[in-house]
Amino acid sequence: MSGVAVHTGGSALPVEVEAVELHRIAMPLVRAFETSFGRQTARDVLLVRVLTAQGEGWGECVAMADPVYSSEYVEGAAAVIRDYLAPALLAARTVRAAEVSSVLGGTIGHRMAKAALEAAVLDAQTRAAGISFGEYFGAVRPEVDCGVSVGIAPSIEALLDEVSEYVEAGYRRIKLKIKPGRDLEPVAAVRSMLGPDALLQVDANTAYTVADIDHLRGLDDFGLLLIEQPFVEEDIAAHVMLAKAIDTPVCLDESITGTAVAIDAIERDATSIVNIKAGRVGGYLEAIRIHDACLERDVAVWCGGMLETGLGRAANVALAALPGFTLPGDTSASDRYFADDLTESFVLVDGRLAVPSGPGTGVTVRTELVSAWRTRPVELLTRA
Ligand code: SMG
Ligand code: MG
Repeated sequence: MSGVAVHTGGSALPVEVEAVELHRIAMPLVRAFETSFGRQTARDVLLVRVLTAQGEGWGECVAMADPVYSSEYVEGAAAVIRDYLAPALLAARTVRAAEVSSVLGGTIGHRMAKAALEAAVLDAQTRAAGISFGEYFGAVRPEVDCGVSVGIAPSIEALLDEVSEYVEAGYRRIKLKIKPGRDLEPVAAVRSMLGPDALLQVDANTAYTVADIDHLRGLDDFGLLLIEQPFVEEDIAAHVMLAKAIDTPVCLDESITGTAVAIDAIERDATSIVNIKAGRVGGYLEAIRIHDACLERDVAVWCGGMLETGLGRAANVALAALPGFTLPGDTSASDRYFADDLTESFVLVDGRLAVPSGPGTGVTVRTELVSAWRTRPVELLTRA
């Protein structure tokens, strides 16, 4: 049974949405993050605040500044919320988080934008009910195992230095970003530094094609936990071919946009492990449905990351506490990303982060920082 279905009663009382605010802030990253699709030096974040008769709620939109990870991007997410999603939510007036996806269903796609609104409503609703995201989701552990995602480095030496720092900090799993020309050699160097038992995986963010299958087979020498999303998101068949050709488990990220796609990819043997990101699939409640579908099929899942602030991280850590999340997630500590976080800092203790236990997300958005880091005027959206 799904974690969502279990939690009814007081926690499912609706909220009456009076207004939606959009906040845009920029936060410098402590170190540049390079992937196969580009190099990030700052996080351009869209935050959604819902004002309800029962209190406020905050949600973070995970869209990147540019449409390079997926088709969504911050400016587009703000526009679709302003023009379509917030008006639909405001028109519904009284809503439960579990109803938000159908209230917003008249708009196709834009899952990251929808997820931010759903998270804000869920925050308001669970705060009003006095329960935490972890309780609402059905968390089964008070803390979660954490991994870290390491960007493509300028040299092997720089990469080894960075990985050593994270190992020292206690991370339980290392993920290396790879791309053509920056794959076997860095992976070999990191594996030989870490030794055979360390949990190591790679993420290509769609940088390869089926012509690279022979080359990717070379990764089998390094005892990797998985290879994440080597091919373009729509091409499930290419991942099926790769999964047949290599021993390293294939794990989809970008391709998994919802439960039906996840089940299809699993049944076709395109993915034997699933990366779950709430923003990518339209919200935490859909993320839980994917978790449930994977758990039923004995497919391990782990929680992905989108360089979230403490706000999104709080929700991710609660999600990662569900029973099927048996592999360490990209749920790293605040200091891996930011000198100062938007909420209370998430601190790694023995390679784990604690699941917040207070009502709602369990963290408090530091509104003075929202003001200090603001890059656009606040937009206040009210009922027409
Ligand atoms: O939040 O630690 C994090 C980043 C994890 O590698 C990460 N995310 O494809 O999984 C992924 C990427 C997407 C964002 S890259 C800017
Ligand atoms: Mg990925």
